[in-house]
Amino acid sequence: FDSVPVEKFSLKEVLITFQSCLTDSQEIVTDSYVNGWRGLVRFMNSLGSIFSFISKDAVNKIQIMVTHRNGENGDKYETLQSMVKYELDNNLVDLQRRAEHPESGCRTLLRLHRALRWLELFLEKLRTSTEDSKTSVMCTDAYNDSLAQHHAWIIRKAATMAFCALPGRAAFFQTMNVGSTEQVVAMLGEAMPFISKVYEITEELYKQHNLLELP
Ligand code: 1PW
Repeated sequence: FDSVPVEKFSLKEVLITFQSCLTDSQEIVTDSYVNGWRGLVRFMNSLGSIFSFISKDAVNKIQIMVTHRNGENGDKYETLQSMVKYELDNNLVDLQRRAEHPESGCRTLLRLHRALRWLELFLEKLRTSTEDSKTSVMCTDAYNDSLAQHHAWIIRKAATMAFCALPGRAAFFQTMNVGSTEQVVAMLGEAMPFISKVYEITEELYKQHNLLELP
């Protein structure tokens, strides 16, 4: 019986989750990464139902990663580094076309990784924006500079349409639940380096193993 009060949602807590992704040896903890994404999905859902088609795919990807973690070989998925090693060593990744392993951890996480770049670009634009900047334009520009190149035309069309429905800058900052505009800007300044670091390390890992174009 659930009588826990609904906690006020704050984007700060979500962004800080990405801080806890990194181990001392610069590995990325899968569970923390997935939890960060859970928070991002909650945030996207709070932006309105038009974003639900976008968050649905992220939810789907999160679930695939959770299933890997809960599986027989879940311990092999403890960090992204151990996942890559395990799946490659055991031929569990489709390298040319989707075939026996359409839901490998490597290809699934790559989709979240690419989306994280979009988020990074978008948040950086928000952080440095001015009062008259348009969230829909910033979001679309960030998308076109990152994720769009990996999406089919129909998805690009639908995504770009959804962005037009984004609340304006002031309302958007309120949805973040962090406080005044100054506080939002300060929070982003603090949190962005962690997201960037997690993105960079993942990118390097995938590059090293030639996994950046997984089908
Ligand atoms: C306002 C905050 C926004 C940051 C979150 C970004 C979420 C990105 C989700 C985009 C999903 C668009 C629709 C789904 C497309 C899929 O085809 C695509 N998935 C992703 C995450 O890009 C590719 O996955 P697939 O089809 O190769 O399994």
